[in-house]
Amino acid sequence: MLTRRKFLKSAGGIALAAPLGIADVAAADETSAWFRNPLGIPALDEGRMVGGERIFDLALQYGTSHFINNMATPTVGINGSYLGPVLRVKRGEDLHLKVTNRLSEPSTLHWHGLNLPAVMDGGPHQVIPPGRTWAPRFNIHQPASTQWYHAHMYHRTGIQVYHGLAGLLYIDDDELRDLQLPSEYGVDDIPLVLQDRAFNQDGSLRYMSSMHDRMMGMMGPVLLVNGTVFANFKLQKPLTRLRILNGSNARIYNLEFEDRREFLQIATDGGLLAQPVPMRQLVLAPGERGEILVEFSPGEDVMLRHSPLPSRPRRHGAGMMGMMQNMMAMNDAPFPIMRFDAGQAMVATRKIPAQLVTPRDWPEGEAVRSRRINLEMGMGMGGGFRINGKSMDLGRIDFRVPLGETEIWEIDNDSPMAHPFHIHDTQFRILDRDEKPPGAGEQGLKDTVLVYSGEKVRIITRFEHYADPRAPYMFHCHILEHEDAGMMGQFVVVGQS
Ligand SMILES: [Cu+2]
Repeated sequence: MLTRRKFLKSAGGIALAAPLGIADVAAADETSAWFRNPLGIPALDEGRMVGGERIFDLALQYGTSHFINNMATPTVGINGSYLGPVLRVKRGEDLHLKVTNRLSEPSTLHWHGLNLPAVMDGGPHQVIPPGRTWAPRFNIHQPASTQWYHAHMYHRTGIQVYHGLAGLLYIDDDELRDLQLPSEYGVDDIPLVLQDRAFNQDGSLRYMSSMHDRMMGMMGPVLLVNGTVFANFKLQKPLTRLRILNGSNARIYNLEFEDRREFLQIATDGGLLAQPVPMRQLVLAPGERGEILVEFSPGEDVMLRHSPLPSRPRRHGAGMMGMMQNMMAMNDAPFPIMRFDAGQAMVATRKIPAQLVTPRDWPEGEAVRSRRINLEMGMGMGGGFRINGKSMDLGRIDFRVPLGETEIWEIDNDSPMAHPFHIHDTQFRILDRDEKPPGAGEQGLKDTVLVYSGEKVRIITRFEHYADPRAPYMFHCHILEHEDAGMMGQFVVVGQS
């Protein structure tokens, strides 16, 4: 009951005292010097096969976490006290997920990135009341990829995910296996769930205590990687694959190694790229995933860090808009994320294939219509977070999308900050950003795309498996506080007559 009370307290948005700063956290963490905490690796859950279905038993539950030494933090998790297991499934399989809500408030579990019937999606219409079990079943027919799941409760997504309701879901397939990429879980195939958090002096998570938190979304000074502060991973193989999820509520990362070494991006949200893309920096917005291969030599000790985002030309320069942009730029300081420690005894590197897969694509000429999505942030009275002038309404359907027709969605960000735009049920390709082709690392399947302030991004996709005129899918900003405040809309996929 204590746990429940604390969860509510932080939900109230009452700022009691100054938050814990990063130096306070380091001081409290005296038994482990900075970046000496072994990286937590989530449990791997392969479910159980019954009658041809792969069954998972998942429980949303309260717990207590010890992120910072000698401090108990009330959290929520899935089959644990914070975050959930990595669910591992194979393309072609039928899944049956039994999700029990052991919390004292309603929640949902959304399968982010998956192509599935709308009633199985786990969005705000599939509410699981306290004490009840929700058991969606669907087939996995998309390629190998790193997907994830998280709470998607109307107006409560931000606070529920912030306290721990999220986890990864891996899809395997034969094509991936044949490429022989590093794939030993926790050994050379490592999940990294990046989340920033703010803490109160009593160790509880601090949520939404300022106007800044409401406008920019919830950010914090303390970086958790798989729930570990000051994380350190001891490398066991010279070539390591990192599956990185930006699981933060609002923070955008521009990831680089402190020695600015080159690494290879091999996958986007929806799966493998056509070929590995060499790079030194990888931008991941909330909701996005990126898989990279990185090589280390024996004895190396390298920090992964955030580097300020490359500056971009801005449409709005003056007044309130300009002030907000300057505030954001000032907030974007570099900071360390986690350390990689290469032992002396690493053996034999493996060959990296020059070609990976052929990601699904749709020729622009196939598109039968174009839809406009305008992302808007009003200032002051009468303002708010909207799409096409409207705030989210569970009773309103914004688009009716015909099954099997190729569509272009044109996303226009007419606000002073960047927003990661996410569409449920589908993977898409980015056609262009301000009429220029996307970078090589974005030329693969995506379900979330960062749209910078003043930018116009066009994406192309086709909804081709499930029609249901009554059950909507969501599209929204993946800054969870923006989504909760109304920057979300709904569409249904309808059968062709
Ligand atoms: Cu947003």
